[in-house]
Amino acid sequence: MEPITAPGAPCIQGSRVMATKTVEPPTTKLKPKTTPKTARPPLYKVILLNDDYTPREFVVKVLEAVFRMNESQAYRVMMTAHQRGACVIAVFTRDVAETKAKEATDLGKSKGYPLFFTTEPEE
Ligand code: TYC
Repeated sequence: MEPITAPGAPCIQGSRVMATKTVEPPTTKLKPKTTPKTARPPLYKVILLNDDYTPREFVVKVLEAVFRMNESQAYRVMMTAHQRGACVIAVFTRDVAETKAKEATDLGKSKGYPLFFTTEPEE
């Protein structure tokens, strides 16, 4: 036999005092699947291509000026492109990647060098 208690009063069973259980309505609602508002924009790589004519020191200077690298970072990137043919410099949004690639390529062009930076979407 269940003991009869007033609503909200503790339920006494033998020597134990137990809290009365209140059944709450569920508080979670099913949400429809939506695209998060904060979806990140697609990213683009800027790639430095090797050539046989641009002086190494000039490539380093361009990397420092346009991509804000320090001298040792710029030297390593330049040497990677020199030895392997190309080197990924960094990733940016499409606009920034294209602007920086053009700015850096134009610096070479202004000195008559074939220095070339290109962009491609990141997988
Ligand atoms: N290969 C060039 C030279 O020997 C230097 C160089 C390095 C040019 C990297 C472009 O992306 C480059 N003078």
